Amino acid sequence: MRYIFIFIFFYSFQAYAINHLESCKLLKQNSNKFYKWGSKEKVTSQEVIVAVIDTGIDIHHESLKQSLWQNPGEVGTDTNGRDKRSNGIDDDHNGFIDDVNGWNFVNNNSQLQDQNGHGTHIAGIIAGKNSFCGEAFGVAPMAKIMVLKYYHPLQNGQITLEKSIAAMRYAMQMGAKIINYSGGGISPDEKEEKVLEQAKAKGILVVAAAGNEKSLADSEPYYPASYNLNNILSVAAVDEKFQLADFSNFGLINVDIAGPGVKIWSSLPGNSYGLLSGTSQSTAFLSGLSALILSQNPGIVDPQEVILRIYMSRQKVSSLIGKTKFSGVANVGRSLQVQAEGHSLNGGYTHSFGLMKNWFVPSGKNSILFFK
Ligand SMILES: [Ca+2]
Ligand SMILES: [Ca+2]
Repeated sequence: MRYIFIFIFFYSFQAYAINHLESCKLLKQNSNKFYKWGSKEKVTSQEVIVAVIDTGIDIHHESLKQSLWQNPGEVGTDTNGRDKRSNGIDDDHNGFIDDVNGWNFVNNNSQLQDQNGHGTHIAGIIAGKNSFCGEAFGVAPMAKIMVLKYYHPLQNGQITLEKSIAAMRYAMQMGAKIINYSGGGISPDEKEEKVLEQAKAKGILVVAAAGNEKSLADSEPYYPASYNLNNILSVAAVDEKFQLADFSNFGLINVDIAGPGVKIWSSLPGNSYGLLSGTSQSTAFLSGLSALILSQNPGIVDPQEVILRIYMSRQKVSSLIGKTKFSGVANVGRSLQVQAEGHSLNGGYTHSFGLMKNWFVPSGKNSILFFK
């Protein structure tokens, strides 16, 4: 029996009201935080589908509604002139009725609302745009988010695992190139390993949070982290000073790289925005970066090449030596410039994996920045 441990991490959120101008200033800071990792210019990206397997997403959020994946088989009108989105028919015969933007595996329907906030925050980091400030703040604003809701706090661990496996299958079936993945447990599961192998065979990159237990992931392995699959990128979190975040897991073998994960500003349900911290957040940065790499290099079919580019272009950081396999943080600008062709994936670069799923959920309204 596999147990899923869901870890909830509360950063020291402060409730405070801000006006629009202040919010835009924060948004800009967040962009700067991203660009500080190496990108000097705004990068536009072609459409790459990123499956966010999470708590759902506020699909009406001003920053996200233009960044949603649309199932082409569930839009338009059917032969009776009805809107395929809401005709109650599985128009594309994929086994899911009216799955326009994804699927809710918790309730087995097409309602994708995010009562938690986590998924909305993650989606914003990956592909958020903000209509009010007129500026995108997500890493890959042109990426398309496939919304796959699998987590509910009242659902037991085994069911959560089954839902996450079903969500991964959907992502594979419907063309996702990247899976942004959270959650995990301390024992392996055959079905989960198999579906991740299938994802690898289909060339899907799985970007996964390293976890928030401050623990050495090499001696305390987590699954699916420790499956030996080279299409998984596991991500630790650093603060603005490139120091490993005090909550972040680490491990020379089982944690690959770090990304920004402390006090990250992004979307929250109800057209709100707020700060959250965690390896979930840094993972979302890496998913966005991977989407940028894929969109600029549509010829890449092997997720290992994406990982290799991130590895080759990383910013080495002394405090991360011995803490992560790549001894550094992702560097966005260099990742987009590096030419990985001609480098053997087998020479000097081997990959073993570690990941753990974690959740950084807002503590109710305390984490939300209220607009005046
Ligand atoms: Ca369908
Ligand atoms: Ca339909």
